[in-house]
Amino acid sequence: MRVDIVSIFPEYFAPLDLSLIGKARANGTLRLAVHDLRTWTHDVHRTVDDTPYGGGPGMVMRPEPWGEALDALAPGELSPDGHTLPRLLVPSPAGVPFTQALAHELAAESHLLFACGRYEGIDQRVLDHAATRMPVTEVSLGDYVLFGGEVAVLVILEAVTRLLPGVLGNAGSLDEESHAHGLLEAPLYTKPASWRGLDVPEVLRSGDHARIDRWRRDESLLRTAARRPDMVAGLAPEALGERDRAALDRGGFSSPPGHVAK
Ligand code: JAH
Repeated sequence: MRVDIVSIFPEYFAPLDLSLIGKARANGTLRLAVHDLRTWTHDVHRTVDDTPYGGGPGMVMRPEPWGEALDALAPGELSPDGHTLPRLLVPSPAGVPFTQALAHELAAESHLLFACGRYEGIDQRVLDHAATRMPVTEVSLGDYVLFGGEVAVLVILEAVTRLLPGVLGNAGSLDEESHAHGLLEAPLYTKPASWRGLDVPEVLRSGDHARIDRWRRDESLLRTAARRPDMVAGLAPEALGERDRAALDRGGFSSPPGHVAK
């Protein structure tokens, strides 16, 4: 996968040389380039921002440097140097929610182009113009405001990179993850069996795999109901069996409407 990032703070992306993302880059799975937006300014002050039309607080990123950056990184024609039409991603608190499903979708793309806004954001015409040439998605990581899109890009890239073929050595760790099944994961334990007076739940040491599976399922359900009632409400009615509903009931949670037992 090819990834280009445009930012006025390219130094933010130094951590991408490290760990598993660094490894994916070293072995060619991930071809990543970080670009300074000011490369595409022409005035002595290398200006990227200006005051908002219509008034209001803060500054807005001017369209010209962004237009030139996108022209350079997403040329309309297929060029011999392997340029492909990228999908443009713009982190913004006004974007669509970033989810594990979107991470899977992005992992299937051959070229991602991230535009990191700063200040109050980027002039809307940049996105409107780009959308005439390539798919554009504004993405939100959650309902809070950062100084800019850089940290959001680090998060998105990490979630996407670990889904690329060959990046996760342990194949088993992909399909049991939180959010792949619509429920949060059950708690995890390792040795020692007793630590500071706290014991690992007996069931996990029983060797009874049916009992362990049921216990984990119950813990997942109770955790999800307590922490993420929105996820429980969003489950398909057939996702919850009779034992699931009984576990929620014992925990004092009402289960969402489902098939009425006959
Ligand atoms: C803030 C440009 N949902 C996380 C998130 C993503 C991006 C931004 N804030 C929060 C942001 C200022 C300018 C992007």
